[in-house]
Amino acid sequence: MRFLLLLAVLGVCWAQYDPHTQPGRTSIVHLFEWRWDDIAQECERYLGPNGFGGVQISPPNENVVIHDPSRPWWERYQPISYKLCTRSGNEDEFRDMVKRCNNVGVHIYVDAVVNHMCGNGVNAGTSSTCGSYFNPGSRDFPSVPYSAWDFNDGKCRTNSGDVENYNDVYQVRDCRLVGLLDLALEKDYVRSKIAEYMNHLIDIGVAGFRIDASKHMWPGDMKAFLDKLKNLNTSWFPEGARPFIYQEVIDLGGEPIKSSDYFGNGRVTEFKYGAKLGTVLRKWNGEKMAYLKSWGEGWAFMPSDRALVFVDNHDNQRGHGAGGASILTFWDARLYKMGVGFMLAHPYGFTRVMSSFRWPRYFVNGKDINDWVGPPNENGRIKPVTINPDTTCGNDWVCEHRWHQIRNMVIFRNVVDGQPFTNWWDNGNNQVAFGRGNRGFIIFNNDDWELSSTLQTGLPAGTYCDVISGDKIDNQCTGIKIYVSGDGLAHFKISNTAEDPFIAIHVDAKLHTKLNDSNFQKQ
Ligand code: AAO
Repeated sequence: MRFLLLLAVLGVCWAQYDPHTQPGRTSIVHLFEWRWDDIAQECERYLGPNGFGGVQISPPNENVVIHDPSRPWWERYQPISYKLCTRSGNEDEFRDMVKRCNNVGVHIYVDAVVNHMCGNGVNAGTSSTCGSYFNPGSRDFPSVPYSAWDFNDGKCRTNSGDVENYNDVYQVRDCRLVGLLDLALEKDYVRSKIAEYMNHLIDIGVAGFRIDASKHMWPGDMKAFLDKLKNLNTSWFPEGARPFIYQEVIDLGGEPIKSSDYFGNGRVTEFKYGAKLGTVLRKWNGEKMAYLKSWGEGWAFMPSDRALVFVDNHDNQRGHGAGGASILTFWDARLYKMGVGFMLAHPYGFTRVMSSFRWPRYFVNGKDINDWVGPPNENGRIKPVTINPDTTCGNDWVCEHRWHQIRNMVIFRNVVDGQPFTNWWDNGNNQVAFGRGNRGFIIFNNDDWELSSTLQTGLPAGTYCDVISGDKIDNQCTGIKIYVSGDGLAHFKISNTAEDPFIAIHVDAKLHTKLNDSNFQKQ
């Protein structure tokens, strides 16, 4: 009986919904297009020490090399084989990264592109990142190998062979997404090849997978290959741990395919999250921050324990995918920091932080004509991520995860982990605040006038450092100080013109007792 109970508890904890981040680590960061060697160094020098739980990496398998336009970022979403061989590095470098990151408590999550191979219109040849031969016309990918039998051409019922109408479930799943050759996942052979690829990565030590274009696969077909996956590598994970699965399904409502169709397989990306948060912070459509009181399921989002959330992703930060103009990105830095701050303070969902590269954004008739531009490179080789003396990144890597406001909110989320959503306050407009039990408190001013209020924080008495305007260093605050009295109240003042119009405090940023602190004398 006791044994069965134990199994049940383990089942809940270790299933595919659990990211397996180390205790006290609650977020991952997408290091979009980074080289494996740079990720290994970043794990050791920054992510490990600052409490990040993991890294979502760009697809590690061989992809097509596109020259027109020149090496777009999206060539990595056109697989040629499952060899670990891309612009980010080879298999040795990949293994080294996984080992070094795991050894400092930071896990690796692979972007798995398994719905399709390269585009239908690509020329046959060896223009691929490892030089493997392929022929899209004859559906020949000898390095896997896949042949014409392994694609859905016979099953798709549209004239073009592509997905033409997202309201037709069969098209979406049996036809080609933007011309990408659609694998026949009903075949056990195809499922086995995909599982073999993913198991290779599991053996190396990855913790889980983002599954690209999940909307374009039948949930049952996905379950069939996911069931073939091994447990995680016991060098770093507990015995019996299942790979973490999060499926990319864009469900903003209005289409027949729903996120919930995929809950049986793992978590699902909640695209409503970033689209709505952007709308609220931009104050579009009459939205205001006061309405965020019921953020989460109250906004018709999926259940929190099924959601993978983010403010922006590599698609919608440049107009691909879905979400449109409301999406906040590093280009709107002030609002972006507030958005990411809100996400990391709020208990809903498992959080992913975006880390981008800068590109020459150029709008023509409302569309960015440079939305294809790939990572910083020299003659096609990805440039290393250099670190400036002030800890920001060089070579056009934006490194949002190193912005101190975002880094400190990643830490905030770790500090308040497991605490309830408490002490909500709003002014009926765009000044809001909330706490996380007796561990942390955050307050925003997105109105066009000053905020000045005394609020219940739920925190123990003391002097706290605001982790947005500064840090706690050597038991001193480098930014704003907040004084919480014995009854948990504190006064906050935030100018609407402040560089960052929000304040966040938590118990790890509280100054140690000093004799001249009256609040402590009272205790
Ligand atoms: C490239 C070229 C293409 C060429 C193709 C093949 O750009 O011109 O035909 O190669 O040669 C990325 C790029 C693509 C690129 C591809 C392959 O974004 O431009 O194509 O690599 O190199 C759909 C999918 C979703 C997908 C998203 C981009 O459902 O899975 O499109 N995201 C992933 C990756 C992405 C990658 C791929 C998949 C492919 O994250 O980086 O593509 O591996 C509706 C649907 C969504 C649909 C969008 C976009 O969204 O609901 O499911 O996403 O349309 O077509 C409102 C609606 C919202 C709607 C949206 C846009 O917001 O509420 O539902 O409008 O209409």
